[in-house]
Amino acid sequence: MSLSPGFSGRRGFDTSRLPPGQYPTHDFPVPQQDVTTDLHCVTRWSKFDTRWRGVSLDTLLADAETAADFVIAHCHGGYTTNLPLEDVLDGQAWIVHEYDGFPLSPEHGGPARLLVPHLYLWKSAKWVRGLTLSPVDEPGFWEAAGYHNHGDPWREQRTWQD
Ligand SMILES: Nc1nc2c(c(=O)[nH]1)N[C@H]1C(S)=C(S)[C@@H](COP(=O)(O)O)O[C@H]1N2
Ligand SMILES: [Mo]
Repeated sequence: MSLSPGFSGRRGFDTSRLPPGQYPTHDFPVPQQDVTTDLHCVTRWSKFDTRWRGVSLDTLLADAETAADFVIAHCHGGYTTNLPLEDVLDGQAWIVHEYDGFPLSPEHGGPARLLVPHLYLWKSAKWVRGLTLSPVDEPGFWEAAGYHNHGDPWREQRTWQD
């Protein structure tokens, strides 16, 4: 049997393949999460137990140092929506890319959409291409058109009059 010089039986891999400061992994280390949640649309339907897979905004923003209090989601096609930062942290929001075990279809926002299930579904921006952290709140597409700035379905925050 011939082994390459760096082979380590104990560590189970060829150490000569590893650049300095690296460690080998079998998983992709970005922690994906499976989320099962209810959705509430302002047009009055609710859908229970929807299943998604993605990365939480806690993870995505973990290394962001910011004094900003607001997040603006920007989408392909120009759609935007605004959220307080406190509504997207602590396990409340994800960038998801799978629905019901399959890659998210374009119709429902694929390749990736924001999922913020505790707010009305217009906040769950489809075809998301970026998140901006902002010190000032900026109403997004529907918010500027008269929908409620926050959109909590449990407080029935449908329009700016609510
Ligand atoms: N980019 C983008 N995201 C969007 C919208 C949109 O028009 N464009 N509509 C919102 C609204 S009003 C709703 S109700 C949901 C619909 O999501 P669905 O098509 O997966 O049911 O997406 C939200 N996200
Ligand atoms: Mo909607």
